[in-house]
Amino acid sequence: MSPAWQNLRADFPILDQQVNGQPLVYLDNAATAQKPQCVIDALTQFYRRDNANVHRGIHALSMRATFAYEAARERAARFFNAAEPGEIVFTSGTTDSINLVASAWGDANLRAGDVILLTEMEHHSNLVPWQLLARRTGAQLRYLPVVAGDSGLLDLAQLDRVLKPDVKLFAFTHVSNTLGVINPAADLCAAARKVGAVSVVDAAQSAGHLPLDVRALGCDFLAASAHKMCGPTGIGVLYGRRELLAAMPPYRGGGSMISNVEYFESQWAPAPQKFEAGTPNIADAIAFGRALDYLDDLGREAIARHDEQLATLAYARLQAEVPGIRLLGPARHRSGVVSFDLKGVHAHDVVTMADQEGVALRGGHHCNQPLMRKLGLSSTSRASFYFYNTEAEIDRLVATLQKIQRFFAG
Ligand code: 7TS
Repeated sequence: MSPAWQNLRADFPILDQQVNGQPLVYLDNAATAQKPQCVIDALTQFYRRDNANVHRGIHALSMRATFAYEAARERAARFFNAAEPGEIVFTSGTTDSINLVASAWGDANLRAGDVILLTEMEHHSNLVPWQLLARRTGAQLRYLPVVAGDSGLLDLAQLDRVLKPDVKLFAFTHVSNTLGVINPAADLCAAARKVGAVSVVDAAQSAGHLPLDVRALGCDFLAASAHKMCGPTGIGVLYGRRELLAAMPPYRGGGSMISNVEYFESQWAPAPQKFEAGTPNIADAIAFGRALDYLDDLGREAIARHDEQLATLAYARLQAEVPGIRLLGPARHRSGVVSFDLKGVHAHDVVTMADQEGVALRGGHHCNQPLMRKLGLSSTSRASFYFYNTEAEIDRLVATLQKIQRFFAG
């Protein structure tokens, strides 16, 4: 790790602490990333100086808040390379964004006999909303398989078999939160377009980690969460192509999403306001904009390279130095997520004992129950890296897992 990356740790006050008497090693970034001081400052400054509701007041604070909130939307549009800010809807996160598409687009466009195509590696957030939609409309679910074994790759040889003209929507994750695999999102979106299906990219694990450009991807919708991108919890985005958002009915009703209201009927404001009923999450949206500045200052290519270097090194060292470990996902060309099964030790014991050493991992099914069953596992342990992690932290991870193994062997 170059000194420049090492210096970044000073931007994250939370990293500088002891947990159970040891310096914290935070390797749970796939669950949520830590926040740099500039994002924390953006939040406190808003509440100390600018707090007011948006899109309604004419007083100075309200205009300041409205300006900053809409500037955050413009910032997100630039970050994702949307054609215009109106293609960015603020939501509470990836889960909310996917539910928005399932309800507003899905209810209006799907009927019995239509097919929703998913992959076998989806997070519950990109599975259950489609199951609910299928139940409401009579549409059916179909799955693009993951190849047998532990590489975690999608079985692309099956794509033509499953992606037929009866598929009206294809939703898939860009990066798996369990396997660390990076899916060929642009190819999958192009394949969907060829059969006339709408594409939905779950970018929860990719948006803060890889260069991401919705126009280069060619996706129709894309969902992301700020909290996995150095931003606050409770805020995220749905990118939607302008024509699709314009044609969709609202998701929720309330203030701010209307142009005119009568006692018996109403007309909607244009997108994105149509999808933002009620007082939005103003402070978190503004701080999210600051997080996007921070990520772009680092450079997303550089972040991706750094994540991959750490994850590849961790994978190779765990394979070589922790006997009996079963590693999931590809050995290379991967994101920063490294999941594993330590033979004879339950993931919850791994995570509990790692915590005693100050190492924060996640153990469980990672909201991937069907994939776990397919892999013949009930849970895995997971180390997930971000740009502020170091090679020295991989030393701590390896030593900790060796210690856990010795404990359970002895
Ligand atoms: N999709 C993927 C691929 C995810 O990894 C997650 C969260 C979500 C959707 C949902 O995001 P949310 O912000 O709306 O909750 N994944 C994880 C995880 O792996 N550990 O904790 C949360």
